[in-house]
Amino acid sequence: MTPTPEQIAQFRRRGFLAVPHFFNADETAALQADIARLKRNSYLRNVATEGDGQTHSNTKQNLQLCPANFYSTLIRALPFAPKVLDAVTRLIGPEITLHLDQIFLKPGKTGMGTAWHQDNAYFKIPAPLRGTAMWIAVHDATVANGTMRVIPEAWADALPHARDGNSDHHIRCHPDESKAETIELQAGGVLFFCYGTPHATGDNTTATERAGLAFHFLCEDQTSDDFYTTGRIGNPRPRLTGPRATGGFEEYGATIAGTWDAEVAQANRAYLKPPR
Ligand SMILES: O=C(O)CCC(=O)C(=O)O
Repeated sequence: MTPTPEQIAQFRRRGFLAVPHFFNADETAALQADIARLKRNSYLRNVATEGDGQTHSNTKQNLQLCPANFYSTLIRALPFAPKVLDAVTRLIGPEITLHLDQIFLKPGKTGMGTAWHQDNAYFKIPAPLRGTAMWIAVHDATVANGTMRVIPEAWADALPHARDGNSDHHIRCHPDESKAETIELQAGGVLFFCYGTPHATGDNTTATERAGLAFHFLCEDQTSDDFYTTGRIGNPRPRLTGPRATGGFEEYGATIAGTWDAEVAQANRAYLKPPR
């Protein structure tokens, strides 16, 4: 799972890196089952609108939960997993903070894509290569179900963004799509892409749902003290590594570091292999 020097160089040049099979079968099954639970409980919200950015759609669905960590101890534990910290530190380190987590779920047939955008149009960090998304293919992500597309070597230019009429809060840009690369991943694979990389997902034309789980990480040198203390109700930003990291205790009041394997085992026991 550790990115090689060549992969790190690719991330810094092209602005993204796909890592198939980053999560194993048990980890992937746990995420699938837990996200199904969140959907079952109606925690996800349809952000799709009818072109005016306001009227919620009855025919298209772009289901989101942001942040999700309050509703799932599994999702809360994931960014503290050693292999996640190792990969993210090598890509953007040295001192890593979790910026955000969110679920994007596209139901079969009605699932709608997320329009082209650069995350830094929202986040506005000084060095867009020092923040990265880790987008997890929770289910197999294919062309037919609208997997992620990215524009290589485009991270350095901040594109103009305007409101996306097909979402109640998103903004969008219009990059040169002829340069886009489509990233297909089996469930459990991940795509890292830096905050400057233009990216988009497509509609889900298949009969089965597809979810992506995105974590955004940034290097502490891209933050100010305000970043940790202002308007953070509902969205803790734990320092994951570095001298001020507390394993989640400061942000959550409990030590989260080291709980990933137990969370995966618990989810597998609860959802997938219930005791007889
Ligand atoms: O999965 C999606 O539809 C979009 C994900 C995304 O835009 C992101 O993770 O920044």
